[in-house]
Amino acid sequence: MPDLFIDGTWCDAADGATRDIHCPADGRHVVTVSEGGEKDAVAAVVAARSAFDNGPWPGTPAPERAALLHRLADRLEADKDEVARLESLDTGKRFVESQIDVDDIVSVFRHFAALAQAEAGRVVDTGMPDVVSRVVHEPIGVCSLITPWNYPLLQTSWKVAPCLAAGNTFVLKPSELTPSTAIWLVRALSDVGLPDGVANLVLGAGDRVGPTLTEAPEVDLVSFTGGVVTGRRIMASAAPTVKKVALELGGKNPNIVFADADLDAAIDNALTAVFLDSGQVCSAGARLVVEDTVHDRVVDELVRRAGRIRLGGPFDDEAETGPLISAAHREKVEAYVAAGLAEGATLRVGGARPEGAAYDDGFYYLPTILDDCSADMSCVQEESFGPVLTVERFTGGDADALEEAAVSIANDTVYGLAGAVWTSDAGRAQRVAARLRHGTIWINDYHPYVAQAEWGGYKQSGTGRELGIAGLEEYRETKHIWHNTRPARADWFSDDREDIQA
Ligand code: TXE
Repeated sequence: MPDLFIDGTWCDAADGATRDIHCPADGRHVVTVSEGGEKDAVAAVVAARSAFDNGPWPGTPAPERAALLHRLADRLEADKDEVARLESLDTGKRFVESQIDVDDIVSVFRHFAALAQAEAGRVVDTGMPDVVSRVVHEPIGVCSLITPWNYPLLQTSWKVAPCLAAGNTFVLKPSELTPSTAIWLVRALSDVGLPDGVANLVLGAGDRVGPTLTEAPEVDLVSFTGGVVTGRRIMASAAPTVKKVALELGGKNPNIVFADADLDAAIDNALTAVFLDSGQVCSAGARLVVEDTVHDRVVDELVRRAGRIRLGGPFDDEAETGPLISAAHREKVEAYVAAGLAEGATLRVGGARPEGAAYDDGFYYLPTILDDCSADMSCVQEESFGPVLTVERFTGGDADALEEAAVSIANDTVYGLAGAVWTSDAGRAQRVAARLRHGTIWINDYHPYVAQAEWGGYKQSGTGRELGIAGLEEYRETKHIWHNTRPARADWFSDDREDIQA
């Protein structure tokens, strides 16, 4: 079945290439899809450019754009289990988690549908009665949307929904590992009435499809979610044509636990913070920063509970978390743990593949806790993107010194996506939250987010914001229109100076 969607037509890759997708939980063959390349990317960019320059979508009134996004959300609700099944087969994640993802995706489309109509610019008071000065928003143009494999459709929705709400056209390139829900989405968008050429889909490897999407002069914006190494490459390749670039590059997120916290809740949430989806979450709380006086109590209990987490495939009702995405990714996590141990970390639990025939055909890795870590270790500084928690302690003489110690450890990272603080002292919570250099801070909680609030990183976690209001602004240009309703001479330059000869 042709799986590339270019200018309103489903087609095979120009060179006929295909790729087999296998479920990372058990190796079963899921689907064979078209594997696009440079030629397909060029065709998709040309189609998106033409649809933007000549097609109806950028000029479609906001209420109509919003109505289309709502129809898409309706379709998602109707097909929820089918979409969740596709997502789970590609990623290996639990079916119930994929169902939750679909609920979140619905709210993302509805949020941007509402926001698209919320305001139509503003009038500026110039103090001049004959002048009408308006600031308006316009779509930015052609957008390249490049997404990863951990939350394939969710991360795609964070880009596609505001992109369309603002009136843009796009080329979507999902991760080559998890194409199925992107195919579903583009088909659904077409079904609910999106004009041809507005949504284009090119599947394929990043190094074959990516350069065209990030370099082509016809592209105005690149929005990317993925690893920091690829993010740097994309920023560089977009630079010669000065494209707008939005990057979400993951993090190394501190989860700070003060001794005065509700420790039962803190411990329970610390498990979810790091082991949800086997740690393949950009905001994973992979760095536990715990007050020295409660270290043993907290870490002993985490070790006990981490050792009991049940691994399994998407449709195993007993499973609490699933496999890693690929053999290569599991090897990366293994190397990361080995480096941590070589640097002096203490392995408290995990640190190996699970044993048993049930795990033989999947890329499983046991929930792992590395204790006695410090900020100079690579396992503390680098993102493992796996089920690995590093533990650091902090201590301090008085209350101020204690907070200072926690904050300075938590900010000692090149990343800045998210972090949490656990304490029963509301003043302390606010003081620490204010000083953390991360884009999302949870107080006495971990992981929840809503489509209405911005998401994105400080420092090398990225540029720009998704969701919230800023998530729409990324996809808009701002124009100032000055209208003098009573034209008059400016008389800046004289036209009758007698001292100058013509
Ligand atoms: O990501 P890549 P990978 C982190 C995590 C992980 C690491 C590497 O630490 O271990 O990144 O993962 C496309 N031009 N995150 O290698 O390569 C690629 O095809 C254009 C954090 O899987 O960044 C895919 O669609 N595109 C993260 C997308 O980039 C290119 C989620 C992401 O892949 C490209 C995933 C190129 N030159 C990994 N090269 C998060 N922030 O949530 C690749 N791609």
